Amino acid sequence: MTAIRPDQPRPRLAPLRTAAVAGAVVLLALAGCAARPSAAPTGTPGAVRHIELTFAGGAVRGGVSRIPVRLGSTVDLDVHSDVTDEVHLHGYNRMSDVRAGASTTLEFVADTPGVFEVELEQRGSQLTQLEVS
Ligand SMILES: [Cu+2]
Repeated sequence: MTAIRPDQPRPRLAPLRTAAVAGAVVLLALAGCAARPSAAPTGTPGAVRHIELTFAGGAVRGGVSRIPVRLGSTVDLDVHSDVTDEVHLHGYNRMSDVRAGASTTLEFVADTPGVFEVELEQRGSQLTQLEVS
């Protein structure tokens, strides 16, 4: 920007430029208001998906299934086991020890889409698959 000396007349374009800037500000303000109600989240913020699995007698109760999980949700995966092992969530690479006759919980935000295996790591037994989408 060039400095304007006080003895010089105002440049003729200045009022037009000011009007254009004001117009742009109004448009931005309107766009901001209009966008607010239609902004759809990719997950329900604060929503927790609770999943419970039980491993007993060498197998997961109910059989291995694929559980759909909404992308962006918080997952609370609770695994009860009659053997001591580690619960491993592939892809997210989360692990948690579980003692025989006890439970362990893996809590994570499902922020990566895909199908991910959950297994008892030492035994190599698949517990479930989480389908995040
Ligand atoms: Cu594993």
